[in-house]
Amino acid sequence: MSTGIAIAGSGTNFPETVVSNDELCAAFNEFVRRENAKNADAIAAGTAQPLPESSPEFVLKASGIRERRLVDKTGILDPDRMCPNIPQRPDSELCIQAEMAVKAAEQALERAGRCGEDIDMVILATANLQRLYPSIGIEVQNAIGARGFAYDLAVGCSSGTFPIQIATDALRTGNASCALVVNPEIMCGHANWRDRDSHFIFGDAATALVLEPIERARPGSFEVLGTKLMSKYSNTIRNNGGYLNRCDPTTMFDTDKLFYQQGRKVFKDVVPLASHFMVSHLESLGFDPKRVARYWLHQANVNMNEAIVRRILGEEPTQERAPIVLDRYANTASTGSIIAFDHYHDDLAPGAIGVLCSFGAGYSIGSVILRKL
Ligand code: CO8
Repeated sequence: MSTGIAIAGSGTNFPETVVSNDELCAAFNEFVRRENAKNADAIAAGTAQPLPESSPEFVLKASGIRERRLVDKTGILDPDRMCPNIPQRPDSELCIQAEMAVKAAEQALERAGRCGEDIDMVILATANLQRLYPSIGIEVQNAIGARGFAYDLAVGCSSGTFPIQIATDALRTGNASCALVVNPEIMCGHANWRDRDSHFIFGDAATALVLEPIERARPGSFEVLGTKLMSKYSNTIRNNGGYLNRCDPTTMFDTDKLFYQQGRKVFKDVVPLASHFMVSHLESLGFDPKRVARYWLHQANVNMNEAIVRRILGEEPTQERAPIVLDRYANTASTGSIIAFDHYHDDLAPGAIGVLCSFGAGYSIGSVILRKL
């Protein structure tokens, strides 16, 4: 049982700017105080409710996040703005999303022992696309000097694993010979930094993977034993931002044009869905979930990941079995499971089995079962 395809190299790229929970909550609480002062009369008259403050203690306990990397913090920490400052670049320059993807790609190519010219398929997959055309994937293809073809794909946080199946299939059929999957996530642009329930959730990052047939892959690569995807419509995580927004001036700046969710409901839904999905995928390939050395899971919430691992293994999760990276990077959408893979795979012995699983809005889940070569 094998697809004959391997992940031959991985790479990451993070913005240099680190933002702690303390900094974030201080700015948020200053915004709250100013709003409440502005609305003091209505609050006193009982016609408006005061906004409640956020707290670093809540953020850590509810999510496991300690800090995040962000493309810009000046705008986010400015209580009058609460939105990142990301100046538009001229069309002649690489766009910021392509730039992050290229940096992660260069690292993945180097680790795979490949160069841009070896690549003949690029999939740029992300929860949020900076623009729709020209495709940002094609911009990356051009920047690294790749051949063949490129395109963009958007499946929320499952943009981490969906393109692995697509690339694997293309390599198996001979439609490509060496594929690059890149995931640039600039989550700060779609987060609502004025929303107490979600202002702490996201961080920015980019990841990249190089895939090719196992006979050409370096020792230490990870053979793709199987891939499995699913989707099931849900409105619990949503963002109505899009190109039609300006066509309705009465709603174009409403907060539904940014990320919003029913966090508790998502938590309850995802734990049984994701755990059952991975177990059934493993069993379909004849693997006992307890035999799996490592679970590289989507990084949204530490409590959610722990509950998923408990369900799968019937035991307490450990950093060795299911590494957590969201404490450092927060929820970086499609890149979370790939960052976990990137940071935590060197120590595995040849033959070790691992599961890479991303889950996200849609709902959508992708599972990739890997064996270290
Ligand atoms: N500071 C202080 N207190 C707060 C704050 C804050 N910032 N925010 C809320 N509170 C208070 C509330 O007012 C409430 O108070 P009370 O009990 O008095 O009413 C209390 O804290 C609890 O509030 P919540 O129930 O909203 O808080 P939770 O414990 O649920 O934590 C989370 C909120 C962390 C957002 C949590 O619900 C969560 O992580 N849910 C999972 C969803 C998720 O991870 N979303 C992230 C983006 S989507 C994504 O990455 C994909 C997820 C998986 C998709 C599924 C695919 C199958």
